[in-house]
Amino acid sequence: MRSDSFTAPYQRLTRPLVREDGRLRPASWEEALDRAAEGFTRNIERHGPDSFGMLSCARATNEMNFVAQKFTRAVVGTNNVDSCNRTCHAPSVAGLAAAFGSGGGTSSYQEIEDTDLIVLWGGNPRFAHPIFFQHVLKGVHNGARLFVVDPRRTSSAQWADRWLGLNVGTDIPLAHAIGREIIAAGLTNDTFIRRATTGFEDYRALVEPWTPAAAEAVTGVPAEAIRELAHAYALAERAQLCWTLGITEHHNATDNVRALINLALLTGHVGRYGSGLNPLRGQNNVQGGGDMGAIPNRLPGFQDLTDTVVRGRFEAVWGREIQPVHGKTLTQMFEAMDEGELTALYVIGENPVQSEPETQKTTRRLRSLDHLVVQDIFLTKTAELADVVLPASASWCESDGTFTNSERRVQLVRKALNPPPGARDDINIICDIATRMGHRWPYPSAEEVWDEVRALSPMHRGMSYRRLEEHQGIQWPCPSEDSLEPSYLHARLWADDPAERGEPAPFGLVGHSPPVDLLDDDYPLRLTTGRRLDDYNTGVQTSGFPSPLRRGELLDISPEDAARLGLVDGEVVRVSSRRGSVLVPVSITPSMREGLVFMTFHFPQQADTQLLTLDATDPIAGTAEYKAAAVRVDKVAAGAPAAEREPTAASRTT
Ligand SMILES: Nc1nc2c(c(=O)[nH]1)N[C@H]1C(S)=C(S)[C@@H](COP(=O)(O)OP(=O)(O)OC[C@H]3O[C@@H](n4cnc5c(=O)[nH]c(N)nc54)[C@H](O)[C@@H]3O)O[C@H]1N2
Ligand SMILES: Nc1nc2c(c(=O)[nH]1)N[C@H]1C(S)=C(S)[C@@H](COP(=O)(O)OP(=O)(O)OC[C@H]3O[C@@H](n4cnc5c(=O)[nH]c(N)nc54)[C@H](O)[C@@H]3O)O[C@H]1N2
Ligand SMILES: [Mo]
Repeated sequence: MRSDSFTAPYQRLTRPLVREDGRLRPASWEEALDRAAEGFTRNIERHGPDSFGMLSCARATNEMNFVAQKFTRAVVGTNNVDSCNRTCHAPSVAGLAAAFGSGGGTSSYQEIEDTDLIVLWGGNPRFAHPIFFQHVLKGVHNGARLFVVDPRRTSSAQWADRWLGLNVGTDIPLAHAIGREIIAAGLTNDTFIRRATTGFEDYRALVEPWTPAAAEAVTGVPAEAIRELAHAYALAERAQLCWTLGITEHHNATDNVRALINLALLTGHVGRYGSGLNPLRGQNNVQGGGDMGAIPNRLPGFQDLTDTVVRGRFEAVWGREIQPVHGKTLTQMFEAMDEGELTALYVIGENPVQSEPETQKTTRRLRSLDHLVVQDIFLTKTAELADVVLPASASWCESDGTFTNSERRVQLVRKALNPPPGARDDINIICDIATRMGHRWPYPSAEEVWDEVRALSPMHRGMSYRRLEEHQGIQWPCPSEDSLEPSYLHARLWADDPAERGEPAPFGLVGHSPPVDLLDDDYPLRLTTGRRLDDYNTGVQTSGFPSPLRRGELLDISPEDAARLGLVDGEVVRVSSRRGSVLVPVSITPSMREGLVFMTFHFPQQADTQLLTLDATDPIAGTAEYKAAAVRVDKVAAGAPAAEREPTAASRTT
C-alpha cells in the first residue's frame, strides 16, 4: 500500500485567513489581527470575560504557555485556560496532588536505570515514550525485573518478565487484589504506613473482598500472576510504578491513579532514591504547560489561585485583578458551548475536532461559537471552522525557549530554523492581539518572559537561562540560584521529625466502576484506542512524511475473533459503536486478546476513530474514556460499492 494513499499531507500555513461569506480567504496580518481582537472584545463586552476560552499548546514552549495564560487572565480577565493535558494526564496530576500535595511524577530517569523492579501499567513506552524506554531497557540490563499491565501484549510487553493481560477498565480490582495480597502476606512497610499515611485500616477493609481469585474473575489476570506481582513489588528494595493513558483515559481515571498510589503507600515505594510513582507525560511540553499555569485552577508554579496572597503577587506585576475562582476545564468549555455560555474560543496549537471524542458533537459545538480564532502551523480540521486563522512558527525548532519533561527537567532550546515566510512567533501574535485589546504588550524575548516566570514562581526561581545551559537542564523545584537539583520528590515522608514530615499521604478509598459503554449482543467487542510508533496524535504533524513503515488505520483483532467473523488479514470491515461507524482494514494479531479490538486516532482522513469514541468523562479531571468503547465488527457485503471495499478509500460513513 502506498504510504501517501491514506493521508493527504497538510501544508504549512503562511498567510492569515479570515472568514467571509462562509469561506476562509487570505488576509493581511493587520486585517486578521484586527478581526481576532475585535471578536474577543465584542464577546467580552456582550457576555463578560467568562464567555472566552483559551486552549493553549502543549507542544509549545513554557514561555509561550506563560504568555497564553497571562493573556487569558490579565487581558481577558478569566481563568478559562486549559490544554490537551485534560485529555491525558489531568487525572495523574489530580491523583498525585490529592495524595502528596503536588502533581508531578516523583522520580528521575536515572532512577529507572538504578531500580530493581519496573511496572509499566497501562502504557506502551516502546512506541509512545521511546527515549524513556531506553532508560527502562538499561534498568533491565542492570538487573531490574519488568512487569507490564496492559490488555494488549504490546511491543513493550514483549520485553517484560511478566505481562498481565487484563480486561479493559479493571485496573482497580487488580490493584486492590495486589494490595490485599501484600497485606495478607505480611509484606507491608508498617513504619512508613504509620508515620507517613492515613486511612490504612479503611483501605484494608476496602480491599478485603478482592482475593486473587475474585480479581481473576473480573480482570482476567490469573491469580498466580497477581500474587507474583504483589510479592515482587513489595519485596523489591527499590521499585518504580509508571503509568500512562491505560489508567487515565477512563471515566474513573482519578480513582485508577489513586488505586496505584495506594500500592506505593503500602510498601514505602515513594520518596526514596530508586522508588517512585511516574505518570509518563504525553506531549513534549504538557508538563511545562501545566506548570506555567495554562490550566484553569493554578497560577504559574502550580500555585493555588484561590490563595489571596499568591494572587496578590501576580496582580501587583500584571496590574489586573485575577478572578479568585477556578476557570473551566477544556471539557467544561465544550459543555458550556451547548448552553451558549462560552461564545469565543482562542485555540493555539490544538486540533479538538479530531482529538475530542464524538467528532459530531465537537464540530457542532465549535460551529455554535460567535468567534473562533485558531493559531496553528497547519490548516487543521479545527482551523477550517475558524473565523480567523493565524499562521505560527513551530516552537520546538523555530523559536527560543524552554520545555519541561516528565522528570520535571526544564531544558533550554535554541531556534534552529527560520519559520516559513509569513508565519509569526506564537508569543508575538498573542502580544499583537493584547495590544489591540488596549494592553500595549511589546514583543518580549523568550528570556524576558522566563525571567517573569522566575520572579513569580518559587519552584523555577533558581533556573536562569545561564544555569539551564550550564547544567543541560534542571529539575524543579529549584528555588534559588544555588539550589542543588533534587532527583526525586517527597523525601519528607521519610523524615524522623513529624514537623519535617508534614502532611501524611491518605490512602485513596476508591471502588471499582466498569466502563460506561456496556458490552451487549449488539456491541460485543471492547474497542480501546491508542498509539503507534510512526505517527503522532491526530496526524497533522506526521501525515506529510511518507514512510514504508506506516500502514494507515487498522483494526487490530485477535485470531479467535477474526476466525469467528470469518475475516482475512487486510479485509475491510465496518466498525460501529452506538454513536457512529467507520470502514477500516483488519490486522489479525496474536497481541490482541479475544473480545478486544484496537485502533489509533492517527488517520482521521481515512477512518475517523472519534466517530466511535464516547464523551463519558472523569468527574474530577474531565478526561474522556477514550480507552473503552463498545463496538460491533461487520463484514462489508460483497455487493457493496467498490469505495466501501477499497482499503484506502475515505471511509467516514456517518
Ligand atoms: N509515537 C507516538 N508517541 C506518542 C504519541 C503519539 O501519538 N505517537 N502521543 C503522545 C501523547 S499525547 C501521549 S498522552 C502519550 C501516551 O502514551 P501511552 O499512554 O503509552 O499510549 P496509548 O497507546 O494511548 O495507551 C497506552 C496503553 O494503554 C493500554 N490500555 C487500554 N485500556 C487499558 C486499561 O483499561 N487498563 C490498562 N492497564 N491499560 C489499558 C493500551 O492497550 C495501550 O497499550 O504518548 C505520547 N507519545
Ligand atoms: N481516540 C483517542 N483520542 C485521543 C486520545 C486517545 O488515546 N484516543 N488521546 C488524547 C490525548 S492524550 C491527546 S494529548 C490529544 C491530542 O490532541 P491535540 O493536541 O488536539 O492533537 P495534535 O494532533 O497533537 O494537535 C496538535 C496541533 O498543534 C499544532 N502545533 C504543533 N506545534 C505548534 C506550535 O509550536 N505552535 C502552534 N501554534 N501550533 C503548533 C499542530 O500543527 C497540530 O495541529 O488527543 C486525545 N485524543
Ligand atoms: Mo496526550
